[in-house]
Amino acid sequence: MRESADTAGQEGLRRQPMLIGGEWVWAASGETITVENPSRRVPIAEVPRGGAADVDKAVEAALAAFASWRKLPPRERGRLMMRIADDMEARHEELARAIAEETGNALRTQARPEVRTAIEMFRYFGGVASETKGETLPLAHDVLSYTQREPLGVVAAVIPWNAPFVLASVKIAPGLCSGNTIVMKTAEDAPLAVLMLAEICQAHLPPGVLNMLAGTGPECGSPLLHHPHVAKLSFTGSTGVGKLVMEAAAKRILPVSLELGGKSPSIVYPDADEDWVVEGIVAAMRFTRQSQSCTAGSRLFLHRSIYDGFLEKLVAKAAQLKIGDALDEASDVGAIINERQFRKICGYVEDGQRQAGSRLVMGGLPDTDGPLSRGYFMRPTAFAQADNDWRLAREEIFGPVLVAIPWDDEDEVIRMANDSHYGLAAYIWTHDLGRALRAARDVEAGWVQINQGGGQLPGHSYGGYKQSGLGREFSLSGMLDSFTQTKNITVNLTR
Ligand code: TXE
Repeated sequence: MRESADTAGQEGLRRQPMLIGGEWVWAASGETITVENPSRRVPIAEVPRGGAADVDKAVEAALAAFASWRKLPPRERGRLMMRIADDMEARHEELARAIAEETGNALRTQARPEVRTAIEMFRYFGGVASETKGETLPLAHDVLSYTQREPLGVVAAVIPWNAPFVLASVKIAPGLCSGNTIVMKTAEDAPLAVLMLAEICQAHLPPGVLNMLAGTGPECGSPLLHHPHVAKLSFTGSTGVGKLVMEAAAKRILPVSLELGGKSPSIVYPDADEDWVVEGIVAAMRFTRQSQSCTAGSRLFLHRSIYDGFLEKLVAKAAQLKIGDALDEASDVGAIINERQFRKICGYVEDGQRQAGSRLVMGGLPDTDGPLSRGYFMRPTAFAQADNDWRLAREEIFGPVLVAIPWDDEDEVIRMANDSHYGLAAYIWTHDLGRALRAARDVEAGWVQINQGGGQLPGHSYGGYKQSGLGREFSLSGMLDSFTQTKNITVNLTR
């Protein structure tokens, strides 16, 4: 990291401070967190272990900055987002390498596309900044009634490690464009690229408009969410922590946005027994992100008439994915984020192997020696003849473990797809337009893809049904709902 980091830190580790009120600082406690490269299981950097005292400073800085930031014309804020995007573009490769190194997400298939999407996010929101407008309400001839959109104040944002760069961007760009200031807490496993993003933003923003903290959830995230001067909570992460965020919001009746977990269905109809669908399923399962994605299509509902043949093709396709060091250009698939997640996923694989009637058709437990034992690497794994009631089909594994469930009847498959407390994404595969649109209508998910398995793009309305979340992101309407409040003003024109 340029000016802000000390590259000659202790034991050769990079030392990366955090951003509070325009200053690069260490935690008041002096404590640090060591960041690891999961592809090699080696420490790569130290960041501050921020706590309540640091949160106080950051929120106060954001509150002070809010007074003038909110007065800036929206198009001016939008212009700053465009400049930030240009600087991100100029440092594209450096950012992608930082993401790959700390997250274990492969440089070519994941990290570079993630930076591209984040750049597009800043441009998209920069372009729609002036759309934060209200409406006039035709109440009576002698009355003028209108609404205006106002910013909320200081946004407390907490993000996870699985796609940290894009998930930070999808809060920073719309949050700032609509006139709020932000205190964001990075994820302890992947703070580096997001701190670099903060450095890029800082070059264009007044001090305190964006503050970027590093620290753990309980020590830094929790005091941030409970701080009396924050006006909005915006969280992406696990459903468990999402419930804590909602409790914090309830205590002060704060608006809250939650992007949480998923257990998304991928439904294949008999007419879709084709190679491009196999490719689409592999993409939807996010195998090249080690399936550490809330939109992973991890419950594959295959029509019984095509079940065996389709699964064979899927296994052959997934076997072509090259697993290895995230920084290696040849790698399609990188490493699991940390040892805790790695062990958790192994536990699910063991559970699947013990499950009566289960059939492991690819992957399985990781290698204990050889090159793939040097990092937290796992092969794409799938269990056939699965049942929607299995633990593997009900819980979010957040790892490359797919369950393939046979189905016979359209009503039955929709019922199974909806039999989950999650409702984030759904993928539908068929040439039959009526069937596809019926399924899209009936499936309980906030984000439905027909005949494609790609990820979210700027402009999508993205968010969950049920316990997958509250609110929408990635779009103008999401920005208005999540980051503004509406005031209605009515004038009597006869006085
Ligand atoms: O997530 P956490 P973890 C799911 C996925 C994964 C599981 C665990 O199933 O296996 O969560 O991952 C901060 N107050 N997803 O433990 O704990 C934390 O520091 C305030 C789905 O990493 O939810 C981090 O910054 N903040 C998901 C962020 O919350 C707290 C992405 C996410 O961490 C906190 C990630 C607290 N008490 C995991 N505790 C998705 N939907 O994309 C933790 N945090």
